[in-house]
Amino acid sequence: MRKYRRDSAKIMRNLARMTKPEDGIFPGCPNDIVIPVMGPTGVGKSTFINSLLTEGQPQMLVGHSLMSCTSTINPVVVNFPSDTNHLQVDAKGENRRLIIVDTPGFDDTFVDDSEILRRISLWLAQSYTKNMKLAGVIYLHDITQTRMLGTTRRNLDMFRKLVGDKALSAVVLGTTKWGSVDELVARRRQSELADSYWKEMSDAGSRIVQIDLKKSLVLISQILTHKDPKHTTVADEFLMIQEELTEMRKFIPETEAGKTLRYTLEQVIELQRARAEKLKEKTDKSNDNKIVQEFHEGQKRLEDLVRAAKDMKVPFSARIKRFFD
Ligand SMILES: Nc1nc2c(ncn2[C@@H]2O[C@H](COP(=O)(O)OP(=O)(O)OP(=O)(O)O)[C@@H](O)[C@H]2O)c(=O)[nH]1
Ligand SMILES: [Mg+2]
Repeated sequence: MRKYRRDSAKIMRNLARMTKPEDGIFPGCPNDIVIPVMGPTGVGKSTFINSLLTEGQPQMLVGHSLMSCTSTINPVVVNFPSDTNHLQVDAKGENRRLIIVDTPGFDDTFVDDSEILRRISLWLAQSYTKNMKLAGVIYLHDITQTRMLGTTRRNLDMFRKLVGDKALSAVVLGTTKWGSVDELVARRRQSELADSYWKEMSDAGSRIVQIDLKKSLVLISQILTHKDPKHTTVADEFLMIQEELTEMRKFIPETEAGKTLRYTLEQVIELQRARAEKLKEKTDKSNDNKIVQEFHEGQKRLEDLVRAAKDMKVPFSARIKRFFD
C-alpha cells in the first residue's frame, strides 16, 4: 500500500518545478488504473499496446526503421479484459478506466536521456499524486537481439532504478518478436536472461513471459489481479521514482535513476537552487546553527557554480537568468 501523502502543496510545488509548458495538462483521474509499458527503442511497445485496442481506436505509431518512434508519453484507454469486467467499477460503485501507457525508450534517436527520464518520471509522479492506481509495469525485450547491447543494458538499469525494490512482484519482463527467430534459440536466450540480467528481479517476484500479441489481454488481466487470486481487487503498487519525487520531494538528478545520467551545468545549478530553497524553508522555521550554516554553504556553492558558468560563457535559459537577477 502507498503511504499517505503528507504536505501535498509542497509535493505539487516540487513537481511544478520540473514541469515544462509543452508537457500539457496531465490527463489522469483519481481511480484510473495504470499499466506503463517500458523498454528500449524498437522492442515493440507500441505494437503490443496496439494489440490491446479495439477496431476503430486510434493506434500508436509503430516504427519500421531504426529511428525511434515514440518520444512522448502516450496514455491510451483500453477495454478491460472480459474476465476482469467487474473491476471497471470500484468498491464505491464508481466507474474507472484502464490506461496503458506507451513510453519512449532511453537512447531515443531524437531526445536525450535526461529529457526521457524527466517525461517518464514526472508522468509517474503525477499519476501518483492524482491517486491513480498502478497495477503493474511491463518491460519489453526484443528476443531477436543476439547479445545484450549497451543501450539495452542501460534501459534495464534505468528501469530497475525507476522501479526500486518494493514493486518487483508487479513487474512483467516480456520478450517480443518470437516469430522472427528460431524457437529453440529464443528459448535459450530467454533462459539466459532469466539466469543473468533478469535473475535478481525474477528472484524478487518479477514474472518473465513470452509476449504473444494474440493473448496480450490475458497478460493485462493477470497484471490487474496478481495481488488477489480471487480477482476482486486491483493491485495498487508504487514505484521508487514515484516515492522519490513525491513523498521524498527529490529533484530528478537526485533520484536513483537520475544519478546514472550526466547533467548539464544548467541542470546542476537548478538542482542546487532547489536544495537552497528547501534549506531556506527549514532555516525560516529554525534557529539551529547547523541548518543555517548548511544554508549559507549551499548559497555559496550556488554562487560559485553561477560564476563558473558565467566565466565559461555557458548560455542560460531565460528562466534561470530571471532567478539570478
Ligand atoms: N516480428 C515481429 N515484429 C514486431 C513485433 N513487435 C513489434 N515488431 C516490429 O518492431 C518494430 C518496432 O516496433 P514498435 O512497436 O514501434 O516498437 P517501440 O518499442 O514502440 O519503439 P519506439 O517507439 O521507437 O520506442 C516495428 O517494425 C514492428 O512492426 C513482434 O512481436 N514480432
Ligand atoms: Mg513506440
